[in-house]
Amino acid sequence: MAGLTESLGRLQERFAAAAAAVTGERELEALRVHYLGRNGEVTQLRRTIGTLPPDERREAGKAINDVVADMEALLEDAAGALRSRALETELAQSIDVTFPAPSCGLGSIHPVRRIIERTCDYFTRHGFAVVLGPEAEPEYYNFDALNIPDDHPARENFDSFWLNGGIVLRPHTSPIQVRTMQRYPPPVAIVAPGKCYRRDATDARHLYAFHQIEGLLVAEGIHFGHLKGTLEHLCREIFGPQQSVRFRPSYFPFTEPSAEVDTTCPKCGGTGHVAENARCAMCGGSGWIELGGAGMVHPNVLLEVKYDPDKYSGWAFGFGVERLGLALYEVDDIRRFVNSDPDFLAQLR
Ligand code: FA5
Repeated sequence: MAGLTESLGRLQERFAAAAAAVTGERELEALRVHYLGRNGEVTQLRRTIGTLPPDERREAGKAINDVVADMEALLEDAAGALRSRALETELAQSIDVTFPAPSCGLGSIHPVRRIIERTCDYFTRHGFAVVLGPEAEPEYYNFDALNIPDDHPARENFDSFWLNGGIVLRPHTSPIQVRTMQRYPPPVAIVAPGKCYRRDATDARHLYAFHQIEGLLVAEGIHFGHLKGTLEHLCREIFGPQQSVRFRPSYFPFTEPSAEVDTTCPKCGGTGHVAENARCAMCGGSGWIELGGAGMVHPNVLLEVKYDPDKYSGWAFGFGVERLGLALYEVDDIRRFVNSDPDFLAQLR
């Protein structure tokens, strides 16, 4: 028994020194297996109990069990110390304020918003007010007050989203003309940007939700020359000094005369060709890009808002903002403006 007690004492000392020097979990596990495993040193000592005189065996068993309990407690302490050391290392790293932060990437103003801002800026510098209107409008403002009665075929040009009770998601920003003139006596000079909705199939030139920017000037003595001059200067401001504007006869029930407004294709400079014999894909070889509709406000619209058409006259226009964007940024597909692709938007910053 004295020999066993001595062996146990030496074993316990070696174990304590080894446990204190452990630096990792694997090492700790190896230590446990070496001493307390199935073939470990303690197990081998336990096997010697059978060689002792019977009256000493009980005491020897208890002595070994006590040593095992101490060893297990030491193993538990060492594991706890390892865990706290790992946590401390982790915490020290996570509060390293000198560690370079990941870049979060700066956003930018969306190109559609930028075109609206530039256009509004041009008009406010010339004394126009910026006006907004509702996106869901009664039929009256969308059509009737704009000289498009119920049975008029022009309603078909505005393939619309109908809500309950004769309310329409506005297919154009022209209702804002009527609301403004009903609210303010002449003269009025406004520019009105906003979202529009049409039941158009989406393709490279069409969206079902897009933006228009409307302009309206009504005063005494306003004529078509004012409209041409204003839109020509607007295009030069947006696209550059080389730009010209073309008016093609057209038809809108709320303007007379009416025109489609085109501007020089910025890609080919109006030649229709990008290289010898290579047709410009942007304008289809015509040298012009369509921006929208315009014309002189129809006398019926002036009468509807109680303006005297014999005294007052005015012009109006409505341009597609994304279509302006196609030409301005030389983009091939209008859907790029709504896909939220950060790479595309970063290019237009
Ligand atoms: C109108 O909407 C008239 N209200 C414009 C107007 C205002 C004429 C004032 C006279 C006086 P139009 O349907 O042609 O006209 O549309 C005008 C422009 O909106 C188009 O030239 C195009 O640039 C843009 N647009 C129309 N539909 C879409 C669509 N589905 N997706 C993208 N842009 C569109």
